[in-house]
Amino acid sequence: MIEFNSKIEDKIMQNLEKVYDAVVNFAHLPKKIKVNLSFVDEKTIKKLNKDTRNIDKVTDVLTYPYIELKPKGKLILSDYRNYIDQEDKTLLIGDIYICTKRAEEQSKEYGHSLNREICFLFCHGMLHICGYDHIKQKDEEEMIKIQSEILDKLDIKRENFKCGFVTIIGETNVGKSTLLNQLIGEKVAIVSPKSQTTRENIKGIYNDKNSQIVFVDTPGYHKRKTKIDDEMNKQIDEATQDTEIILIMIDAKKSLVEQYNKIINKLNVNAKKILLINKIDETKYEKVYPQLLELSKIAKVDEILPISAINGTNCNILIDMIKKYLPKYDYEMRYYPIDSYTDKNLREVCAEIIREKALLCLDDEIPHGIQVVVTEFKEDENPIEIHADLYCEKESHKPIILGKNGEKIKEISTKARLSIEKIINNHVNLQIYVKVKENWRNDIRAITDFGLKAE
Ligand SMILES: Nc1nc2c(ncn2[C@@H]2O[C@H](COP(=O)(O)OP(=O)(O)OP(=O)(O)O)[C@@H](O)[C@H]2O)c(=O)[nH]1
Ligand SMILES: [Mg+2]
Repeated sequence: MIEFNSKIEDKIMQNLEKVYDAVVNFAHLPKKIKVNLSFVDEKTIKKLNKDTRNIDKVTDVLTYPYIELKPKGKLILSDYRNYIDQEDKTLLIGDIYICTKRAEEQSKEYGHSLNREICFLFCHGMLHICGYDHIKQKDEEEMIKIQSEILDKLDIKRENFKCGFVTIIGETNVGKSTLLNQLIGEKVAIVSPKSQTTRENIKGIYNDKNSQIVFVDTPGYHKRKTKIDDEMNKQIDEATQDTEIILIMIDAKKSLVEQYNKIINKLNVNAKKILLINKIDETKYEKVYPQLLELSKIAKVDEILPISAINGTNCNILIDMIKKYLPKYDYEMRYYPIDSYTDKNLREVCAEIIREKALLCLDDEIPHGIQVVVTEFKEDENPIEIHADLYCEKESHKPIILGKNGEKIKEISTKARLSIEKIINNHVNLQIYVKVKENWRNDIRAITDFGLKAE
């Protein structure tokens, strides 16, 4: 049984009794035992930590076992005859202290109820009394598994896990890929001042303790000139069909209403919509504010938020806003493993980085006809050996890409190598071969071979 030394809500008390019974059953403990449970403030738990563990810290839960139990060990009551309480005939096996304030904070941080957090901490303390610890990673994993199983079986679940898809759309060059990289904290999509940098949908996966947000960066809206433009526009349509939220991005330096109208007319979807006014770092508040007022009167969206994707201004607010609209799960719903941050593999990321550097180093006309394919990626070698074919669409472009005495391609290659080395944290030997695929942007077969055809 639990001896409650402090008052707590009835519902939580009942759930704690259930957790107690579940742990007693799990550890095959005899019935005639008890634990003391106290809810204390930060000052008290800090003092307990200081006095008993010489740690000057506020912690969430403290456990003091009275007998030495091993996981799966057996407790024989008669061995402790002299310690049995003569009044209720039970053996006190430990004290548990839970810091209410910490539990409240952690419940908010994890996005679940206080009830769930307190049950979790009590379960954790009970397992300590039963001899479990989490000093080694293996033991910690086992403890986490047992705790989750016990709480899930009792239906004391997380109620607030958020997960879903969020698609970023907008005209070319407004900063969609910059925002994706900023939100994920990694270089997932390439960025350049040239238009039509992004050619296909790229997923960036945001993970935290209580959510997974799958962001989809799309190619910018633009007029059709070649067959690849059809594919790029199809990619945008695809990404806006099956998504919970659409982030519509416009540029703060241009007319807001005009940009908004242009995009909203192309959208015919039910998803929630957040209108982002990007690049506010480059504009004056007085200039944007009147336009924002005007926009807020006409825009049929759920939220409007000015941001700077490059500086990260208001990006935390954006994440909270998104979470507000995402579906809620009572379990940890993740489409992708918690440690993955993109759906692209390393080869694809490297090919894109080479293309990014080509976009930066070459004058306007040529870059749009460039595609890069990584043909060799020898991870076991040191430096890592990477070979790539860089395709252009006209024979006459080749000497421009190579440059005088091969200087241009050398510049592209050095910039790409440095950037790749940062990502893979290793030295790289990068070889780029310039090839020609005549007019490939109008050749559906070549587009398919390059993996750029919309599904
Ligand atoms: N000053 C400023 N520049 C930005 C910001 N966000 C993006 N940029 C710049 O805008 C240019 C275009 O950025 P991208 O992220 O490639 O734009 P995009 O919308 O993905 O473009 P496409 O892929 O061509 O559709 C780059 O030069 C960025 O550095 C911002 O918040 N402030
Ligand atoms: Mg882009």
